[in-house]
Amino acid sequence: MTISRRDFARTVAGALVGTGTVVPGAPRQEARPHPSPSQLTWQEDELAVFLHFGVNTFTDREWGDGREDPGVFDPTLLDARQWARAAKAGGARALILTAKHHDGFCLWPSRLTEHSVAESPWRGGVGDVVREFTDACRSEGLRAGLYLSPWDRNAPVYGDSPRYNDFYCEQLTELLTRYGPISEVWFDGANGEGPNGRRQVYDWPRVFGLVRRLQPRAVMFSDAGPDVRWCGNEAGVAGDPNWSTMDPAAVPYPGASGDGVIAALQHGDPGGSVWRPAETDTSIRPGWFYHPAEDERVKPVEQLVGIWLTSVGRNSKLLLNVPPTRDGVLHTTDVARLAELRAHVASLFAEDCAAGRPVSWRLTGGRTAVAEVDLGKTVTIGLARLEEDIARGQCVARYAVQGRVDGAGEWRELARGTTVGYRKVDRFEPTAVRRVRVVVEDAAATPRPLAIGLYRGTS
Ligand code: FUL
Repeated sequence: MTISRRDFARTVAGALVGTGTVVPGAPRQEARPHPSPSQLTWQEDELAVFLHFGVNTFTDREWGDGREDPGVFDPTLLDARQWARAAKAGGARALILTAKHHDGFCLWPSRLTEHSVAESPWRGGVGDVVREFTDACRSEGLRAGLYLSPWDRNAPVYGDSPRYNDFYCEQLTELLTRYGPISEVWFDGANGEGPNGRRQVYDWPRVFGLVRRLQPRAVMFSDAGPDVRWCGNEAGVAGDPNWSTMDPAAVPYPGASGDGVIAALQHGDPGGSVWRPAETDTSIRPGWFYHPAEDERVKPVEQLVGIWLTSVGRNSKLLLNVPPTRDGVLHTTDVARLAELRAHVASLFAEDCAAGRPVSWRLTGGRTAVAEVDLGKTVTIGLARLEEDIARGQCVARYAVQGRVDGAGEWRELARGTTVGYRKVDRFEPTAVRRVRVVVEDAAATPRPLAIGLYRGTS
């Protein structure tokens, strides 16, 4: 769910009426890497719903081997509008569907293979899940993204590298030219053998170039970007620190392994030359695909709120997988859980004690600053929300949140953290305070004013 961004203009104005001074001789603000309009929109969506659906849904597997009979695919009650409505009710602004998983079965009638819905009994073999999905997203005002697994365990040409690269690019072309605007293209890093036992060498520059040409506003996700990087795990936990900048050489291609790759994905790099924010993908259930045996194992809302805090609350975007059932709808338990997640997060941020209070902002050195808020009365707070204006890049590397009961006395540390970026949320022991300050102890460049929200922290 998105919770409205703070008004940076108000914060900056607060700085002007406050004690704002610029340290003489402080370095000029250098240009930092910053998001493209599409990357910014992607991040502002905050939550997207992932839909793993295909032959595995019917065979009860997580990875199909490509030898499935397309006849097993028959989601008789398929209702893509229900997926989109449930995602929207959960606060998501985008959805991503597995148009093809590793088994190679296509949810659209691809003219490049017979391993698709066209060979299934569903809708008499004339159905197209990708069409119904993209139409439903549009009807609900949500962005539509597609996952096209590079690894294909069915395609006979897989591993015959130039031929499979042609095959893959033609499948991508079908997906990116038939269904209107696609907001995100998801390239999975899993990369095993094909049906012929051979491994594929992908032509990533060609693939990325094709997407740019056909859907210039789409962001591309993979371990190696180019627009959005994987957060490095599937547990719902973004790195700490989590820089949205990185060194592109640290993860040179999707599926790259080796020393430092996971650390680079988790943390990014304050000195990185490109803007490549981290996406946190995890599932509401133990598996990515629907399994009836997991109906009692849908994550409780407290766990989902925790995941939200370690992803959206840690400068990442959350891509939460909610898999359709064999009927072709989202399970009622999952639908209810999505709505609960939204309600819990909304209640955490319902009342901002700092709203309307002036914030003073003072640079205390080239890479340090202090922001201070007078709450006007003593209030109990247990949650702080900090935000940088990432349209201009990300700066803060280390900070402390401190509180003081009255105008006098010692400042007491409430929380401390590393990066802020789009949003950082800290929970701490509820404490009665009248004044709060955020001390920026280190930054990658001259820090700019932060937006600050302060809350009770109980839902
Ligand atoms: C992994 C895949 O192997 C899983 O099946 C799933 O699609 C997950 C999102 O990515 O690499």
